[in-house]
Amino acid sequence: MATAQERVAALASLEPRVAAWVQDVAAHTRPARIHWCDGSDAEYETLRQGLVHDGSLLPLEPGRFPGCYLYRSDPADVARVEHLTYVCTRAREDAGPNNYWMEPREAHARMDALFAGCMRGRTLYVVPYCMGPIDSPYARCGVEITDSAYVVLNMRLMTRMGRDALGRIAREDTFVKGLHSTGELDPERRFIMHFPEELTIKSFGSGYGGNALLGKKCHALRIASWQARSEGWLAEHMLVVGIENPRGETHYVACAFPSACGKTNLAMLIPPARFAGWRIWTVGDDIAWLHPGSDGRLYAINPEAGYFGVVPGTNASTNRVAFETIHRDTIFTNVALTADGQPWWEGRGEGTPVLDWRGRPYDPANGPAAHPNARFTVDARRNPNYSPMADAPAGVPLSAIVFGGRRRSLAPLVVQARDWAHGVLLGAAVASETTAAAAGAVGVVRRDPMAMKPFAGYHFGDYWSHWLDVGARLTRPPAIFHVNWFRQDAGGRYLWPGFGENLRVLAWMLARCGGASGARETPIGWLPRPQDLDLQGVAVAPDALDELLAVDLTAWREELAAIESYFGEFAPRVPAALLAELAAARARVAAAR
Ligand code: OXD
Ligand code: MN
Repeated sequence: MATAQERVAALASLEPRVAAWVQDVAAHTRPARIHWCDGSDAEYETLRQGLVHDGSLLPLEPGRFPGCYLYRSDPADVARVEHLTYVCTRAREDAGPNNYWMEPREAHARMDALFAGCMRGRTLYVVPYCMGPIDSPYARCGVEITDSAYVVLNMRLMTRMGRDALGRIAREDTFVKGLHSTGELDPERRFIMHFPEELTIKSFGSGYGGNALLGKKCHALRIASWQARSEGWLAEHMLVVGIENPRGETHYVACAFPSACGKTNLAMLIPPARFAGWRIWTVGDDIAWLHPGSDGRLYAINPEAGYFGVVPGTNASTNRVAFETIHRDTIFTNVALTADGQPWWEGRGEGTPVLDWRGRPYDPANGPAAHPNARFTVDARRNPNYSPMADAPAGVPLSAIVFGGRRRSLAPLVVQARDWAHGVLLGAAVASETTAAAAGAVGVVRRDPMAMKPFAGYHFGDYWSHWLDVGARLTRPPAIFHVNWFRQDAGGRYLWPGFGENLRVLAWMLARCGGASGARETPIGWLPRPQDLDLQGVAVAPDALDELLAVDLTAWREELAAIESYFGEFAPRVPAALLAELAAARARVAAAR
């Protein structure tokens, strides 16, 4: 049997480029030891036990939550930090007004100063990972160096991590280099820097998911979107779901919604009773890489291998699949605890919290028991509805793309774009209320084009051009829709029940793709008439339905003017074709009475 040292040597010799970089980083950060991750169960178990031993992971009640643990993060490190997240391109304009920018040499100097000696006394973990099925031509690899064992455990659940990924890296020309340290978790000494031209990420001072699991937002969205642009594909903030009808046909749909707006719930939707015989297959719940296929269709892979989902609100009726999935082998971050050591969160539906997410005796005066952005991390293969196509190297062909936002008013329940270019306009104009997934005010409406505001690694004007270019290469493009599950009445009550009932809207979309359902043409696109939706068995009042499917022309006139001024922020890079789409929409609304 090989010793640990021999195993390390064997891994390091697989890829001398990685080994040389690890040596450079170690010389700078001065760790006490270096651990090359092989991705094995034994390694996962050892790291987990180590964290339990030092008190960072708390085993949860093993009868109801076998293999589950609680991790409490620093109270000042609970969400993504967009104001500390930078895209460092040589030319400032390439990062665009949608990103914070720093000149690359200055950014490296700042980060290198933070990293100097920061791993003293700590272990440096080398985490080779593959984003996407290990044998997919569309997958891309990276290596994260981190000093956090919690990050390693999460990367093991969220990516294809370890020996196989390193083997693939050894066969390829490039890999993404991600350097991470939790530092002192000081918000004043925290930065997440991206160098897309160098395929490099440097993240310091945070252990939170989106800031620290570098395969996720940093690699699979910001760096990948940059790569995708030069290589002719798209890296998107989208769930991908297979919807199987009672005839056994499965159609795939990709949906881009901002963070904490229900992507995981939709990806794991439970059909309502009326839809007996329908099945939902999860391909992915957060990120999709989209490639034009040789048949003129658009194909999607999920670069991730696990779910990092929002816990509060998850219960047997909102998301039974997630609820059951997270009852074993799950890492919970920042949930509350019951007296018998079960995890507790607002909306769990049973139990009583005794300790809040910070470990204090629960007192409602301190706010919610679980942090609103409390998360679960779990291997996707634990999901009973994990799609048999989720590991297909070529991905799944998309029938529809759906954009959406969380808006109390204006945006109807669903609208179908007239064509691809109009769909790009609908996507570019997405607006949504902010959520607890990012630090800052919650509930403020902001533009979030394609749900990529925090994640596009380059100028939005160039990004919209790229969307139009990709569409031009598709002879059988997916139909594009915009949805809003979050419309409210004057009293703040939701007009649409959401969750499983959203299948009624998805079924209408798929029937539209096959030319089998009706719609009315409006100046903002095609909307279902009430009779076009299967509403049997759903509790929606007729006047609520009228409101959900109404187009308020006066409000839309203002909205389109606001979109025009928003696009103005990206001049002169906004593609003429997108401005023409907007002008045409404004003309249609102006002409309508
Ligand atoms: C996420 C996010 O964690 O979007 O997926 O913030
Ligand atoms: Mn997300």
